[in-house]
Amino acid sequence: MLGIVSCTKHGISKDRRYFVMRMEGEAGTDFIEVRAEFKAGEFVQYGSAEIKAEDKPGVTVQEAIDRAEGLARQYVKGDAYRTGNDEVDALTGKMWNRLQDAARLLVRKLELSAPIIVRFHNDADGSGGAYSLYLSVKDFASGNSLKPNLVWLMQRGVSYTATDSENDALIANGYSCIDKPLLMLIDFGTNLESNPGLKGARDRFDIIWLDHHPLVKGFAGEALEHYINTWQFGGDSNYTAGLLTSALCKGFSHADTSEFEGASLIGDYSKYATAKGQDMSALLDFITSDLQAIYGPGKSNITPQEIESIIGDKDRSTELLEYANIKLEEAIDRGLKSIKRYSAGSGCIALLDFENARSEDSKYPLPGRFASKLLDRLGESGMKNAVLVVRVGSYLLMRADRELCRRVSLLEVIEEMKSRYPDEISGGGGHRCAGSIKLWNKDAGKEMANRLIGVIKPRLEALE
Ligand SMILES: [Mn+2]
Repeated sequence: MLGIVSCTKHGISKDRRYFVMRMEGEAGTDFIEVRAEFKAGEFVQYGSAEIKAEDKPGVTVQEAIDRAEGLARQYVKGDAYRTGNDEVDALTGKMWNRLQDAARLLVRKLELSAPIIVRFHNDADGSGGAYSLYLSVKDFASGNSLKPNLVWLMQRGVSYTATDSENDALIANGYSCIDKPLLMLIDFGTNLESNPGLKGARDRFDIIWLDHHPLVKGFAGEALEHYINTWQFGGDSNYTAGLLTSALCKGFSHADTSEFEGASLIGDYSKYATAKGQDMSALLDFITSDLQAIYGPGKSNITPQEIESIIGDKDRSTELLEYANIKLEEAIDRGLKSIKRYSAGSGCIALLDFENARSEDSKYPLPGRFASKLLDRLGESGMKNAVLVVRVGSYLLMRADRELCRRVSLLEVIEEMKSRYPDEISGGGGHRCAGSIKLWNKDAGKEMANRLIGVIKPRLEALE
């Protein structure tokens, strides 16, 4: 059978590893390990007998790439994904052409076994999106005899940095392929701090970037062909990146990802959240934040395969969920005891030093999620129009309750802070109801937290 070496994987083993796309018969890809030298772009005859070079294939490399593109066009089709929520479905409809274009690019890379690096934010939304992608690719690949070539990286920061792009180039350099590698970024990076990373990656990779953080003036990612963000289509952060990723996948797979969509909506406090995915959201939050509690020291990344092994084990996942809930309750109890409250008109500002709530033996909950949960608890205890400020290292995290942030936007608070204290603040951003400010110097945290309260207070006092 005629095939083309679409990608070779470099390594130290004596056997060389090749991804070969079939050029005749049923479409598909094969993964071959042999002690023989081929280059990406070389045609080969293989099958029952040994693999050998084909000097007169009768087709060109470009035609092989076109074949992959043609298959992608054939597979990615159909009506826009519907969840049953009219507002969500209207937004998906507006984005559908763009989502399908991105899905075609993804499928072409799958047909060619080009390396695909997926970076996902380490929370229920980002990891829920990555997991939906994983399930969908698995379903699609098994139905179409493909050998996907994916690398999964959990992103701890909110930006795609120059260091990230250097690491990704190193990963991609482990392969030689006839098509560019693909970089997928899920649920982070819409900020100016990502511009240097993007600059480093945009020539080396094709990029699909799925986010739902508010657009920022000067952010270079928006100009990418496959940057997709609901804010560009009249939506907002309620349409989560996990949901966006699931929707994209519906272009080529019908794998059921609804539980992970639900988890992403709950994890990010979306107004579209329902009861679906409640436990999964808590579990994903936990397993993406406290890797060492599950895997022991030294563990810093988690893949969807590992997530699968945990959620596939009912006893284990129940046990982990219970442990996570206990840790969370402990942290909230400690937090409630050491919080400082400032009244402001009909509202209230609560300030907490995270070190007073963090437990020594567990990384869970991470400060951001903890802040959201603590704000919930303050709301349940009757605190109205509440803004919570949590100081952690060089960060000031903010959460505003949903009712309040219809009228007061934390994004405006962050902008005012940036313009008032340009020398102290190195970055900041988020959503209307949740955001953070990063300081150059963490020793200034206490003073800057007080200044932040000074900026929030008049806004609450002005409400009536
Ligand atoms: Mn998100």
